[in-house]
Formats: sequence, structure tokens, C-alpha cells
Amino acid sequence: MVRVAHISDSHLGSAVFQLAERKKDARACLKKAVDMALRKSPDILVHTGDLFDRPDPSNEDLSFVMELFRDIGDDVCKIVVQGNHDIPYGYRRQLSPILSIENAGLVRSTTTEDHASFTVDCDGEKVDINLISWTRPRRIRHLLTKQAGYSSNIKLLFAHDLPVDKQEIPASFDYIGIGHSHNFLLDEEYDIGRPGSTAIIDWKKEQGAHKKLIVAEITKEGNEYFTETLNDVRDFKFITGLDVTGMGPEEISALMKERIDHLSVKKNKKPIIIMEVKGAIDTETEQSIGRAEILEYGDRVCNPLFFHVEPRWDVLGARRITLSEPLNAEKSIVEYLEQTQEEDPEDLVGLYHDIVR
Ligand SMILES: [Mn+2]
Repeated sequence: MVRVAHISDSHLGSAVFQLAERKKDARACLKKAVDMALRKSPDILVHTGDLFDRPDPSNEDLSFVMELFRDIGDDVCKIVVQGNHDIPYGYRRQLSPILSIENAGLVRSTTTEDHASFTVDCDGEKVDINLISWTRPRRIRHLLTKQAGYSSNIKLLFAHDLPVDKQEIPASFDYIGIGHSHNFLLDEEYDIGRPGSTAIIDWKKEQGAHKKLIVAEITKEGNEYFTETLNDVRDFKFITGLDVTGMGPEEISALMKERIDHLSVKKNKKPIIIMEVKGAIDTETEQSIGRAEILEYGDRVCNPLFFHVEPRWDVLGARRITLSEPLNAEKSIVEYLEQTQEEDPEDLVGLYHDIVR
């Protein structure tokens, strides 16, 4: 049996809302994931790419990663494939920072190529390892076929992304570990695992998403899977379901404050709060919403690292007017003027009477 601990997509250097604190968080999230993985005593620790958010990581991030892998020691086989974020645009693969880490002897990767195949020894058990770094989809199909041959050894495939149907993946692999998408997936029938990112990178795509450490105990007869939830080190609070259709600015403001009041936050944890507001409002209302006041209120009540209001509302050119008796012209004029607050109703009603007479 060989035990694989699988993590992915750490995006070191990324910072949601340009918050410098998130760069530190990303490192802490990776450290947390690695520590969690090591507690499972894996033979192989694999990171399926996008270790960095950019192909030119900061010295801080690069030295952090080198220290992290160095401290794991040589008892664990450490593997990193190169993700699309690790590689400079245009596939100039040789410039990836992953190559530096590999050249330092800290991890195995795909060198200056887009793939690699080698055999390692895990407690006397021979394990064939096949790697595919980020490359063009056609090239991935080609590499898959090339690496697919039968082996009596345990045979593993790690790729940043496999843009093919699962039925097209050759059955000769005993476990297929992938990354790229930041949400957890485990298909035990096809033995495909994707842990999701170690941190929240893009909250719009990862809201309510699960990220997990995948531990696979692999034998030729079949695999056993264990997963453990990987929460971001930072608290993210999503306030959703606010529909402000037909409301005025004061009502909207009151609703937002009420939802802030109901949030359970530990003040010393400095969470990131994201409030999504949807519905249909008119231009006038949009301009009158006291956003600064609401943000200030949120800051006071929750002491967040950052509070963001995401306006998902549609702005209507004109406000919908409700007329209780549309055939009653006089009443309709009054109601119209009341709802639009355009002019003094008396004037127009007087004018109407003059016309009718
Ligand atoms: Mn990614």
C-alpha cells in the first residue's frame, strides 16, 4: 500500500481585494495543509500546481516554500506539478519558479518539460509516477496516451488539469490527482481526486465551496480514501439573499444593518465580510444608498479586515409605479406624484380639474 496526501492550488502571492494580509494568509493556509497532510504519515505528498499565483513570486513566498519543503525532509516523496499560474504566459516553461525548487532538490516536478515519468520506492513498494504540468489540451491528450501503458507497479498520475472526459482517462492509473478548479471533487469510481485550493482565492467562484485534504491509500486491488476539511485561516462571512426590490434607500440601509447585526463574528478574528445585494432598484434609489454609512456600521459592529458590498442589483431606468385604481385619473395623478415625489400634487390635480372642466 502506498499513501498519498494530495493538496493543490495555493496561489501564494494572491491577495483578494488587494489585501496585503492575504499574502500572509495564503502562506499560512499552505502550511496548515502541509501540516495536516504530514499528520497522516504519507509516502508521497503531492501539490497539483498553482503553488504560486504568478510565475515571478516574491522572495518571501519563494523562500517560504523552500523552507517548508526542506523541513519535511526526505522520508516523504514531495511532488509539485506546474500550474498555469506557475508558468509564464506563452508556456516558456523553463522560467517557472517550480524549476528552482526542483533544482534545489526539494521536490520532483517536470523540469523544463511539460511532463515527467519516474519510479520511486516507497517502503520497498515500486510506484510509477507520471506528471503532466499545465500545457495545451491537445498536448495533454497526447501525453495521457504516452503515459498510459500497463505496469505491475502502482501507477499514479498527477496533472494540474485534465481537460478530457473521465471515460477517456486510461484505466491503467491507480489514482489520478488533479487541481486547477478550486473546489473539492472525489470520484471513487474513476479514482480521480481534486482537493480544491488551500485558501480562498476567488470568492465569487468559491463561495460555500469545500476544500479538502485528500489522503488515498492505494493498492493494485483498490483504494481507500480519507478526506479532511481544509478551512481558510481567515474567516469569510458571506451575507447573501438580500433582495431590495422596490425598497427605498432608508429601507435598504435598515435591512443591511439588520443583517450585519445578525452576523456571528468573533471580533478579534478580523473576518472578511462580503454582502451580496440583489434585486431591482431605480437610479435615484441607488444614488441615495448610504454606502459609506453602511460600511462604517459594519466596521463598528464586526471589526472586519475588510467589508465589501457587492451590488448585484439591476438598476431600472424608471421606478415602477403602482396605481390602486388606474381608471380613476385624479387618484392616479396623486399616487403617481406621491411615488415619484416629483411635484406638488395639488398643482397637477388642479390642472387636471381645469382640463376636464
Ligand atoms: Mn488555480
